[in-house]
Amino acid sequence: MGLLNGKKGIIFGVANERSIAWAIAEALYKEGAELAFTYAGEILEKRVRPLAEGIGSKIIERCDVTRDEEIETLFNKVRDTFGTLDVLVHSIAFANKDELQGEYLNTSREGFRIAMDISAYSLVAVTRYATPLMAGQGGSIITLTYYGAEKVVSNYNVMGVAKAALEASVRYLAADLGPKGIRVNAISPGPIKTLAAAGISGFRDMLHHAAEKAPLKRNILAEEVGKTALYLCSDLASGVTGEVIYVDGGYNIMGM
Ligand code: NAD
Ligand code: 0WE
Repeated sequence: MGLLNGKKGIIFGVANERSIAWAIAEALYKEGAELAFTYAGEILEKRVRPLAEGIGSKIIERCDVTRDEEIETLFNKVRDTFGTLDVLVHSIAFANKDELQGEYLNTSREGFRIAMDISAYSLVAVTRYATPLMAGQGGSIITLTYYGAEKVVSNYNVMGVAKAALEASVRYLAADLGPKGIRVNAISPGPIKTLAAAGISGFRDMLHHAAEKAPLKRNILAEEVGKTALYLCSDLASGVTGEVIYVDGGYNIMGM
């Protein structure tokens, strides 16, 4: 008996097999969930389609979250194919590369808008479309955040501010949707070498620093984020909403 037998979910944010979203998808699929996938554009479709087809996905759709019409088309397809929805995983973040270096002070108006739109507002947008499909039976919505939302992490800059908005959104959405039996939570992983991390100079040093400071004395694996996502999606977390759950080997608890 899988923990998610008969449950239907949608996964936003698979770019390749190293994506945190893919590790989450594998964990949910293993426990019986049927999953839909979205990709941001044509270049990523080549990566995402074979992965999704490999686990029997019937819905593999383009969805650039900056486009309301693509979100609407996607959820019409989900409604027509699945009927209802139990799980939504939001694993999307983006800021222009030049905003992730130097001083936060120099963040441009357009750079701020883009980071906020893609990394924070998109959760509100997709949640609004998912809600009618979850309202009958309840559901679980998960997003991915990072420690840079609450403490200054050099160069994370506007992404930290966008993640702070994302975490606050989790609490406001949890309050709105709790009466409908829909839970909204965030997972805050330690650094993991993914495509989004590959573009960051000095990421190797960050991995070493995180492993040294963390009580578990190692970096975490994407599969460990997958297991926490499985818990949050399942009935095991039926009383948990509005939370940020750290999967960082304990890094965030440490002072000096
Ligand atoms: P990733 O590059 O595999 O995933 C990021 C995804 O965002 C990609 O699939 C990309 O296509 C998608 N995306 C960007 N712009 C989009 C748009 N306009 N429309 C739709 N999708 C768009 O990297 P990842 O590390 O798996 O990142 C997933 C999430 O995990 C992000 O929210 C990230 O902030 C968070 N996170 C990552 C780490 C880490 O160290 N890798 C740590 C903590 C949190
Ligand atoms: O959330 C992230 C990364 C998000 C991200 C990454 C990129 C790289 C390529 C958003 N936008 C872009 N834009 C690009 O053009 N992480 C938690 C990983 C990460 O990124 C950092 C980190 C860590 C950790 C950036 C600076 C400092 C630390």
